[in-house]
Amino acid sequence: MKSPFVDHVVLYLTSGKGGDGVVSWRREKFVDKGGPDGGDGGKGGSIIAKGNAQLWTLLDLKYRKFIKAEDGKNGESGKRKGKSGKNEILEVPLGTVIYDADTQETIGEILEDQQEIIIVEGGKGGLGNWHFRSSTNQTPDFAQKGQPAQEKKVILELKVLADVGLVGFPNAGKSTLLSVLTSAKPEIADYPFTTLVPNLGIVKYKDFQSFAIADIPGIIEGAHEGKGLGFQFLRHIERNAVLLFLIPANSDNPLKELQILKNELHQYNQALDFKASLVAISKCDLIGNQDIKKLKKLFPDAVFISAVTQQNIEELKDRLWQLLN
Ligand SMILES: Nc1nc2c(ncn2[C@@H]2O[C@H](COP(=O)(O)OP(=O)(O)OP(=O)(O)O)[C@@H](O)[C@H]2O)c(=O)[nH]1
Ligand SMILES: [Mg+2]
Repeated sequence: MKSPFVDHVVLYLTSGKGGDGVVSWRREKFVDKGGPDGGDGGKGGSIIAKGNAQLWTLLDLKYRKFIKAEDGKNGESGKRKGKSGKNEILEVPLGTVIYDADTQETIGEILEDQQEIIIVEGGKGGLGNWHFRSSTNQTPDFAQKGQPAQEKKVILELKVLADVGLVGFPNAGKSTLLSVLTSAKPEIADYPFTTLVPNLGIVKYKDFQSFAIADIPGIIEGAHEGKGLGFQFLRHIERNAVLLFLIPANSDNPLKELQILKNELHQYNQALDFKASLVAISKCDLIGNQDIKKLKKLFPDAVFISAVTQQNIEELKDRLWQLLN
């Protein structure tokens, strides 16, 4: 199945060229050549990224590989300015980072609704000949050309913005936990890779506080090399302030499971080792008290939860809140 989630696009952008200024003369009776009245060229269109909180993927841009903004029109006689070229607005989800594909430099990052970043600026229009009139030259017969268009190859990359990122094997109960902590309604099922696209939810905490939590597709051994749904989703984790590792209580080898998860993150980006994190043992309703005791020895700092019975869900919120603040 092909996921509709697109979090990486390469675009070839061309701004509009500036319109040329023109050489023209005022028409007057009995005068062969009136004063200069050539207008300025219009500005070329720019290509601008704009934040849209309603969008969750870069899908719309995937099919627009080559984007060109309109050129500015040339100036006209009577000092009339040429029309500016229309800007091209690329609507992107919050958390979109824009890179120059050739230099790898970051051009900017869209973090707010309606925020705008000019990616390629349209060329300035040239000045018409009337600008060049002076005491020594009353009849300048030259005008300025508009600035040329600019081309840029850019990469747009989406990183989910969430305070807490849920990290776990497929089927660990990540989506179920999200549905218990927030009003999000992700798909939940008893098979791996139910979640194909990240889900975001807001956890209400105490009276008026809240934090965002992201449920991403399950991670398996080899994810950093592209196994499973691949490392495209590890990227999202980079933007989470706190990582919540979810290990099911009925796992065959819970310690190994945590170690594999941590290793995948480490292989992907070693900086992730230093991120604040918490371990939650999920599905605790599936095992008896004896087994819980054993697990507590293995994971002394973990929170033992069950999304089904809601056991320790409040404690989990408290612990996450402490880590976030
Ligand atoms: N008994 C019990 N079952 C649970 C609990 N949490 C989740 N499950 C079950 O575990 C299965 C997987 O749950 P999901 O929430 O879809 O797991 P996931 O981690 O989101 O899985 P992927 O999206 O495939 O990565 C479902 O059948 C859930 O009903 C729990 O606390 N107790
Ligand atoms: Mg899921």
